[in-house]
Amino acid sequence: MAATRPHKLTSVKALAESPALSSIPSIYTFPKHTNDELFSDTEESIPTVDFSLLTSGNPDERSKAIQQLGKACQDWGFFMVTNHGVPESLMKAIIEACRGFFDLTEEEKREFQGKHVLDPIRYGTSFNAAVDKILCWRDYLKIFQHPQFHSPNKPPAFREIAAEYSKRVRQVAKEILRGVSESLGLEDNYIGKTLNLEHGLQVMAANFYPPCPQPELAMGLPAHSDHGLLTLLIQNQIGGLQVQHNGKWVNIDPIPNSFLANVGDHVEILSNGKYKSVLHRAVVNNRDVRISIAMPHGPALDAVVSPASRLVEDERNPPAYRAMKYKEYLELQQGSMLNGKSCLESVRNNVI
Ligand SMILES: O=C(O)CCC(=O)C(=O)O
Repeated sequence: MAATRPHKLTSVKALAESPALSSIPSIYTFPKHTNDELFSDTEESIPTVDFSLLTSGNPDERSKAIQQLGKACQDWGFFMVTNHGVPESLMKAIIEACRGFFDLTEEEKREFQGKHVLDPIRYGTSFNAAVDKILCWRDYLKIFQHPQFHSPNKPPAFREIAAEYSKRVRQVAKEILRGVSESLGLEDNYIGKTLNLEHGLQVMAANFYPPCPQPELAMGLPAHSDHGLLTLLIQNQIGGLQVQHNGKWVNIDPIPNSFLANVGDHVEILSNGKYKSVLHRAVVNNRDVRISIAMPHGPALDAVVSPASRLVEDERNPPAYRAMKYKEYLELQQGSMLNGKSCLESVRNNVI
C-alpha cells in the first residue's frame, strides 16, 4: 500500500514519545539499497589532524601538519581535529542548549518553523518535509550564525552559549581552510579572499534523533554530501554517523573532545575534484537519543564558486565544474530531497 503523509507533520520526537508506538508509520520506511550492507572491515581508521601543529609557529611542524591535512582531504574527505582549543565545557553546553530547545513544547518550537531554506532560523522535521517522499527520523534546528548572528530566544541560555560556540568554531574552521588552501599549492588566504570568508555563511544545524522502535527500517539522514567548504561536527556520546570510504560504509566514533571535520561540495569544486566531498549518513537506534551539531562553513552567499584558476591552467586538467553562486547552490540543495551528490552532479562539466 502506498505510504500516506499525515495531514499535519508533527515532530519525530513527539511521535517517538507516543506511548503506544511499537512500529514506525510506513512513511518513515526507507527502501534498502544493494550497497547498504557493504560494511568495511578495514582496520584503517579515520585520519586525525592536530590543530595545534597546524597553527604552530614552527614552520616544520606546520608544513608536516598541512601535508597530513591534504592527505586526509584526498584519502577520506573526513578527519578528526584534536587540540583545537575550544573548551570541552562549551562543547557540552551547546549540546545541552540544543537538547533544551528540542525539549520545548511543540507549540513553542513551531514559532521557529521556517518557510524558506534561506530563513535564518528554521526548525523542522525530516530534511525538507515539504518535498520528502520518505521522512527522516530526525528533527532539526538550523540557524545562520554568520555573517549575522541569529538565535531563537528560548531556552534562556541558548543565545549566549551559541554566540560563543559559533565564534570559537569559526576560528578553527578559518585556520583549517587556510591549511586546505596551502595544501592545494595555493596562497594560504586564497579561499578566504576569493570566497569572501569575512562574510562567509556559518550555519548551526542541530540534529535530534529520538530512539526508533524499528531502526533497521528508518534513517536519520540518508546519504548526502554537505554544501559549503568545511563542516565541523560534534555529538553527544551516542554513535550513528557512517561515512563512505572506498565504496563501503564505515562507522565513525569520534574521539571525545574532538571535532569531526569534512570537506564540502565547494572544496570539491574549488579544488577541481582533487578533494572530494564524501557521502555520509546518520542511522538511528532503539535505545538512546542522539544529538549532533553540524556546522557547515561556506563562502559568502553572493560569492561565485568555480575551480581555482591555478588548478585548471593545464589543458589536461580542464574545469570539471561550472561556476555557480553559493546562494543558488544552497537553494537548490536545501530545497530538494536529499539525494547523494545529485546537486554537485548538476554543476559538473562533461569533461573526459
Ligand atoms: O548526525 C550526524 O552525524 C550527521 C549530520 C549531517 O550529516 C548533517 O547535519 O548534514
